[in-house]
Parts: sequence; C-alpha cells; structure tokens
Amino acid sequence: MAKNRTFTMIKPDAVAEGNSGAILKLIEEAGFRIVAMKMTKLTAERAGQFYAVHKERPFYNDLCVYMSSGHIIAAILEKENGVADFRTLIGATNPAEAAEGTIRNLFAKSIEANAIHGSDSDENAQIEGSFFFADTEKF
Ligand code: 3AN
Repeated sequence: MAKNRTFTMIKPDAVAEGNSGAILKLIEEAGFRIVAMKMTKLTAERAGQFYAVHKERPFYNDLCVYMSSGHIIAAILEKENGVADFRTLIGATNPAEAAEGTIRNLFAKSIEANAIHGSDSDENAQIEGSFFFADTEKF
C-alpha cells in the first residue's frame, strides 16, 4: 500500500493540559513519521476559515471560539494508508463513542474539545496541510 500524508492538530484542551507529549508518542508508536510540525495559535477568523465546511452547523461559532482559545500543535504525518489509519488511531468524534485506547478515548473531554483533529480524505489532508505549511512541497 502506498504511503500517504495526513494532517493533524492537537487541540487547545490537550495542549493546555500537557497531553501533547503523550499524544505525539502514541502517534509515533503507531508508525507515523512527523513530516512537519509547529505550535501556533489560531485567531477566531482563521479557525472559521479552517472549519468553513461546517459554517451552517449549529456548533460552528462555538467551535471557532474554542479552536482559537489556546495554542494548538499542527503537523503533517506520513504512513502507509495514513489518512484512514490516523482516523482509526484518534477514534470517533464523540469521545463517548471512541474505541478504547484511541486518542480521543484517552484524552478528549467532550465532542467539541476532542483533543485532536485528523483529515478525512487525501484531498482534505492536502488542503489542511497547506493551510498551516505553505511550503509543504519542500518536506
Ligand atoms: P472530525 O473532527 O471527527 O472529523 P467533524 O469534521 O464532523 O469531526 O467536526 C469537526 C469538529 O467540530 C470536531 N472535531 C468537533 O470539535 C466539532 N464538532 C463536531 N460535531 C460537533 C457537535 N455535534 N457538537 C459540538 N462540536 C462538534
């Protein structure tokens, strides 16, 4: 199977609680190579751009406020079957439904503050990676 890239953000709740190291360890132990990574903070406006596909959803405004409430860690990851395997590693959006041992099962507080993001397709991985790393082709 071909190697492919996915994009992740460790979200403000997980960074603030000091869970970044533990989460990155799980990611590396699962076989993902960290291709690019940075700690940064989104403005509410930039969070709104990132989540523009959810603009009509009732949780959109709260999500933008939450995602700009603290530092995040953005990263591009690479592994065979990377996009799908990473979704498995992080678990369901709602931590109450996330399988045991998944990152959201271990670290998420709620459906909104759910510790981590993972791209849902190759196409979105590319778009989302470029949102944070303008020079992805260099990596
Ligand atoms: P995922 O991150 O699992 O792909 P999406 O893309 O459906 O989930 O949702 C994006 C983000 O929006 C989620 N990570 C979560 O923070 C938030 N979110 C999704 N559904 C809800 C909801 N019903 N209530 C509050 N926040 C939500």
